[in-house]
Amino acid sequence: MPSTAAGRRNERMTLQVGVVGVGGMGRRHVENLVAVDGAAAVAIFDTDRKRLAEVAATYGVATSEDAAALIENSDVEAVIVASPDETHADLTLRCIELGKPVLCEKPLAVELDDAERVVATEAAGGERLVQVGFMRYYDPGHVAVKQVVDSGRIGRPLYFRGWHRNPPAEGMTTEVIMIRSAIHDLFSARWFLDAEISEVDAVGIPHDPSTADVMGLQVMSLRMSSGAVAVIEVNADSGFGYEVGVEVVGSEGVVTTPPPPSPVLRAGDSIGQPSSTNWLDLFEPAYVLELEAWVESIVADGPPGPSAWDGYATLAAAHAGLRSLAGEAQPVQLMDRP
Ligand code: ISE
Repeated sequence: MPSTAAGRRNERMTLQVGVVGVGGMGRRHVENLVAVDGAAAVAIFDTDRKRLAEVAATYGVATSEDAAALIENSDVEAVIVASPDETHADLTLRCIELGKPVLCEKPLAVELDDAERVVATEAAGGERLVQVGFMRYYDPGHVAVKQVVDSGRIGRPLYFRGWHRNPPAEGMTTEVIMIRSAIHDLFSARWFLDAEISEVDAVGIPHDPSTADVMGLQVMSLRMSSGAVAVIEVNADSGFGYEVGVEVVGSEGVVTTPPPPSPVLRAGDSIGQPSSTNWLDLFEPAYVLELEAWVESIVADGPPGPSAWDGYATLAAAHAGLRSLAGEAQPVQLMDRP
């Protein structure tokens, strides 16, 4: 089997993918790989042995002894990293060392210097190998808004507004909400405004006075390198379900994501549309399109998706947000782009 992207391109073979971490997100990737043409899950690993065995049996995939063995397995041509956030950077670095394309779930790293190492190591190797799982980039509703912005129809983009409301989840801390949830919205601000975040001013409020150190609702105002501004609202406990939206205000108009299609419900004393309860369902089409595009970028030189730089620069803004929550507005300092 040809081990290089060029070799695979010539022979149009099925890309053999290994998946590290098969909890909620990783399991969904394994499931989606069944539906994606030109790729198949060939090995999986998870530290939770019971979960590993169950996913392996359900999808008929071999298991690996540990994450390193999976990445080093010569049958594995490309890797999806969906393990706990703290493991992302090291596993991605190992993939780069072995020249294997990697789709790393967000965040690229938890600590900024780890993300910096990923950017620098990939750049030193001279080959683009890393894609970061900012799946909204593939969401049809988001893409429609981006196309309007890029068409010039609303003139010069001046202001981005993003909202991101979650059902309650276990283990949420101020840092986790910023680095695991708000990171999507920081990415969106960069993507829609086509600029880096240069300053973050964040405020937050706890939902529950008994856990006053958890800023469950975080609001950030951003200054962008283009001069545009943005406001992001991230709510870790919406009280109703899951919702994400974006709006871009331009010098000549405004464009907003459409509400997700859902039935009109009449029940009790209300008429309305049921809300989503989780991102795996709301963004289901986006996850499949993300995988298809990732496979296409490897086997057929298709356009690459969100890069290690996107992972790094977005994480830098998240860290500035955390510092700002603890103090005052923070400039975002980026490394020189390799
Ligand atoms: C989760 O990890 C995700 O990636 C979801 O897209 C996001 O909406 C949620 O807040 C995160 O916890």
